[in-house]
Amino acid sequence: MDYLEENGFNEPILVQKKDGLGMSMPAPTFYISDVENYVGPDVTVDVVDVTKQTDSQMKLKEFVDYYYSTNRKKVLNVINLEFSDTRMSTIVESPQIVRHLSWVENYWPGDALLGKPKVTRYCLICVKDSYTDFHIECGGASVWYHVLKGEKIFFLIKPTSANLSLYERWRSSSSHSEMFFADQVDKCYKCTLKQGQTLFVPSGWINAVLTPVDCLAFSGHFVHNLSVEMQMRAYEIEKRLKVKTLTPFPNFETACWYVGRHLLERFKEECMKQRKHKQCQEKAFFCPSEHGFVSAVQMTTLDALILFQSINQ
Ligand SMILES: O=C(O)CCC(=O)C(=O)O
Repeated sequence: MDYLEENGFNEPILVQKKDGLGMSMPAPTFYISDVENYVGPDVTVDVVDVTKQTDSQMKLKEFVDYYYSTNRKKVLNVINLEFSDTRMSTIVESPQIVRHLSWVENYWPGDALLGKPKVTRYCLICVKDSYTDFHIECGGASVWYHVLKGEKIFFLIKPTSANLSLYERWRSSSSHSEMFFADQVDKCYKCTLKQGQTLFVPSGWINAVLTPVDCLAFSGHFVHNLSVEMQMRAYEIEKRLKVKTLTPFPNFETACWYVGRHLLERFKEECMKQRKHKQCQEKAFFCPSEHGFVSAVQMTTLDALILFQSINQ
């Protein structure tokens, strides 16, 4: 956490070994039939037909039969099987830093009227040659990926202003699926994620994913204080593009309000404490960061949220 607060979380981070990440994963012997047992054969899953880039739904059992068939006729990809509410959540847990940062995990009230966004734990079952084209995660979420079996190749493009504009233009073109977006930017990084490795992709990074061999991976989306401005930018782009995605970030604006409310309450509490100790003048109430009890990150978060809420009213 100290490293991220000092350096920001602006570049992807590849972690070779999972030890020390505070993450729970099953043994690598765990495989697709086990996913079926833990999630349930009758659960409906979204399936992408990679060649046609179309979505459909089927029972998990049906997909698992396809997976194990010796003669697969299509390339089908499962990338949004969110399993928080299934038995699999007892054996797969996100990295500790993610749970520490995540707005949804920390600020979504237990008694909220709207349901807590289900974005924290996905199971990805991807057969050889699966491909997900360039996209930005919804709500500008950051993502973690862990490959339990197989391999994934990520193509990563930095969210500079120029690249975001190019992305928006490319994505809004009716022929975008015929153009490889990476050809339009000056740098695209290739990162191979091997079995046992974990990748953290920061907010806004434009990414595509190729699966060169059958692969079982876990991932999760998280929005947090270190990337508020990029999250807002990505959310605005997504709204302009009206992109329909398999992995939306439900109730994103509500999450922002909860974070804003939490921070304001914290500032008020801290001010009261300071006043009691006669260390705080009236000014501190309006400028709490000067007194050191509110971090710069929290101040930036609040500033960005106020701006965002005023735009979206
Ligand atoms: O593994 C894949 O094919 C795509 C994963 C991905 O980009 C996502 O879940 O957002």
